[in-house]
Amino acid sequence: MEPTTDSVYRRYLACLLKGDRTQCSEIVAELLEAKTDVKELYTGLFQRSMYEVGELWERHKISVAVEHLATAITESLLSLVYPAVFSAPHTNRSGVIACVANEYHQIGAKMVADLFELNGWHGYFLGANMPLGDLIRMIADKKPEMVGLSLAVYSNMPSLLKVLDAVTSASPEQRILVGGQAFRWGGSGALGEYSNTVYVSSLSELEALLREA
Ligand code: B12
Repeated sequence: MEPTTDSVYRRYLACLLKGDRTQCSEIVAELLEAKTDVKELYTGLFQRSMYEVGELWERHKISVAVEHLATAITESLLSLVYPAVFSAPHTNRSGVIACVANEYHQIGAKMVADLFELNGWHGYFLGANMPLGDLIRMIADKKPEMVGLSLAVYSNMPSLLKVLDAVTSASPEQRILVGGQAFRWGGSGALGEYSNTVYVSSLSELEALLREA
């Protein structure tokens, strides 16, 4: 069973908009049972439905409360996938993944951290609104091969550039991956002056990078 099948997706979305966590988790459990690829589940079901929730909210078709409930359900469902995520054999390679200061959209970054785990890396997920000083200390402590930074809101770009400056000056060779919806319609040009930084547009592209590294 593929989540991109329209009928599965529509059934899931209807349950999500009703706030029916039980039904949503049953659909996810069925998909996991059918050995659906985690990446496919993340993008074809969770991401697709949250983008649609965003559009409905933007067009005033649903309330902020419905959107918040859908977000909370989605976050809780990610943990259903954990047995699959953490069962991969691990090496000692790692990534530190965070949302920059004032960035509260954390679901995408959490998926990114899970993808590190699925590929046998340790994915240290620091969550939303990460203060710069603490992020720098965590990077110094974990010494990850890669740092992943997530940016959904374009006006948070100055926060991201501050992190890039600070990480790069502390450790010029540190590889940094940047992603998120702030770049959906362009904006990655601002990253051009950081030779250690690359914009990654999707989980598939990220997986290819992790496998190549
Ligand atoms: C839920 C939500 C919220 C929640 C977030 C809670 C949470 N726990 O995460 C809350 C209520 C906090 C929120 C607040 C706001 N939001 Co909001 N929100 C959303 C919504 C509906 C869903 C977000 C989501 O989870 N998407 C699903 C995830 C999986 O997708 P994703 O983030 O794109 O991640 C994928 C890729 O981008 C990529 N990726 C992401 N990060 C990274 C990092 C790396 C390294 C890599 C490799 C890849 C990668 O991988 C992921 C998997 O494929 C979106 C709608 C939408 N289109 O997404 C709006 C949306 C993101 N929000 C928006 C806005 C404007 C706001 C507010 C300013 C609203 C307001 N007026 O207050 C505030 C800003 C808060 C802040 N300072 O951050 C806009 C952003 C527009 C923009 N680009 O500038 C959107 C797009 C809605 C819209 N259409 O206008 N929001």
